[in-house]
Amino acid sequence: DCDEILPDVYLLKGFALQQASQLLITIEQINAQSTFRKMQTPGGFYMSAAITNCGDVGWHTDRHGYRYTAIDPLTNLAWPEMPQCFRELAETAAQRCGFSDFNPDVCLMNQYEVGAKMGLHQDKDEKDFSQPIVSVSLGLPIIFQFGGASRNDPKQRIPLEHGDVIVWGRAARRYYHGVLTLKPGQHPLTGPYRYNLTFRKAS
Ligand code: MD3
Ligand code: FE
Repeated sequence: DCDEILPDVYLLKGFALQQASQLLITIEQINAQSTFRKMQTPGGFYMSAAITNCGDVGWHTDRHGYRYTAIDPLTNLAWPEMPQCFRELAETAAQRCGFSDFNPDVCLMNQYEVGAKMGLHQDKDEKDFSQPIVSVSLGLPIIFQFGGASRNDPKQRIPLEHGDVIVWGRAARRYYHGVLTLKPGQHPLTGPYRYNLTFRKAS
């Protein structure tokens, strides 16, 4: 079930389907502690996806730059703990794709509303690039776009649907990627939203 769609990029189609409703309940619990919020980039723009985190640290951006913090700047408390059902899903998915010792310390959570997108970027704020990243898509579908290690490399587009999991590591860890604009729709479990969970080893 681990389909290598490009070297070191694996798609586990529907891998999280069976746990999706439990994951969404858990997302709501995290949202109650550290809510989804639109963060400002160093350039002064607001990201169109709303973000929160759980785990030992959380990814954060404001006018001063991108970084991982142990404290949620909105609550001045630690980020919510990473739930066991999140950790198990990420570790199992990574294992299926040949990453046997993935040990994520953060889950970055994105909430997309209609019209939200994420421009082409690299994930490079983590210390250890030998660890993969695992991404879980929930709710409305979106078109995922990814290229290579340089911004101008040719891009592929693949639709990501509710329950899909992507694992990528090694060379692909540095690939540019993003998602196109979320189209209007209604999902039976998430209504007008798409959620994406990305599990990383940040520190
Ligand atoms: C391929 N999120 O949060 S996840 C992010 O759907 C992010 O919310 C997108 O990019 C989302 O940083 C895409 C899939 C993904 C994430 C990181 C990658 C694919 C990747 C890093 C390298 C190559
Ligand atoms: Fe990313």
